[in-house]
Amino acid sequence: MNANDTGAAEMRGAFYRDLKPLHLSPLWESLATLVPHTPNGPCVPALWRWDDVRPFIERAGELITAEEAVRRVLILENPALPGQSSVTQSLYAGLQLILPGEVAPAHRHVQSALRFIVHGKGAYTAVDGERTTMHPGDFIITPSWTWHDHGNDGIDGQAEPVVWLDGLDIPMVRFFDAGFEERNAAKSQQVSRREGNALARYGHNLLPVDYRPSSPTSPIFSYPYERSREVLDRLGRDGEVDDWHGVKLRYVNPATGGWPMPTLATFLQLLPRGFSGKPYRSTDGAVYSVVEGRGRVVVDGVSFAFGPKDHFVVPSWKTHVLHADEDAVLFSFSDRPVQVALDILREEKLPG
Ligand code: GTQ
Repeated sequence: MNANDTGAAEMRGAFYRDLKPLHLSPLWESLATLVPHTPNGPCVPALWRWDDVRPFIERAGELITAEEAVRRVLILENPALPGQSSVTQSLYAGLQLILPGEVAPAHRHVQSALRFIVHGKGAYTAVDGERTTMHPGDFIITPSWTWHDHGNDGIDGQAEPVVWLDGLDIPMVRFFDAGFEERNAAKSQQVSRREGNALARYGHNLLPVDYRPSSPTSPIFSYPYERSREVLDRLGRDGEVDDWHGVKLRYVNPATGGWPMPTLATFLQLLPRGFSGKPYRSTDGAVYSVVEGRGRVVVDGVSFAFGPKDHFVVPSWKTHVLHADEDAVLFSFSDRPVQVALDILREEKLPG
């Protein structure tokens, strides 16, 4: 039978209509979309400039308290996914503001969260009874089902508004319909360990002698910028610069060598001044937070100029190159651990 045959086409059309009430659908009409030759997702690259976003974060601070909002966040939505609270199909990103004296009350949820401090210092996040004071560039984790609250008491007698990037696996958990949440009766959780305890125990190439990892999640929840930055500097000076990534390191669970959390990979990279990267693509789309320096990311030929505190997203399988006009430091996160676990991650370092 020939598909161009009008009679046949009409018969097929009638067949599809008859299928509808039975909730049946013909695969052959959608096979190419369902099983694409190469990734064909809807997401587009996008950049949020700090200068554009900052006034709106400030306005949010005037309109609602952290306590009323529970989490006062402006979500970074992929322009191709309006209303879906997603920056890629699998990732959520937002910018959270906490003003001096405020408390974002304690809760816990199945979703894993990361914080990357963008602006200001002296706020804290408390995870499972231990507080961590935030400084720009610090990377902090809130693993699945851990109690956490945020506050801003200031530091050295000074308090200022603090903004950080929230990265969560919200769309993944939604995909699995596996979300649970609980609010704590206490606004701020009881502090049971002194600040820095987890980092002392697990973050210095040593582990308590009887420690056995009981989960894939990192036992340290704060990765201070000062230490990570020093390493990038050192490796940059030693010339260990990859043609595609510059000096790019991944954050680890120091007890296993694995990812800090099972669903989110996090990276920090230095692009030395004048760096002009070769084209790269991978199936894990990534969200970037610019810490230092100015440069450009060119995604599928479209150029996005970035500077400090800007955020951008590079979706899955989009070929992109990175350029730096000054020494630039980029933080990024992706769903790589999940793709690795499923054995579906693909990446390609293309020739220049
Ligand atoms: O800080 O717990 O941006 O639960 C979204 C959901 C932050 C948080 C977000 C959350 C949080």
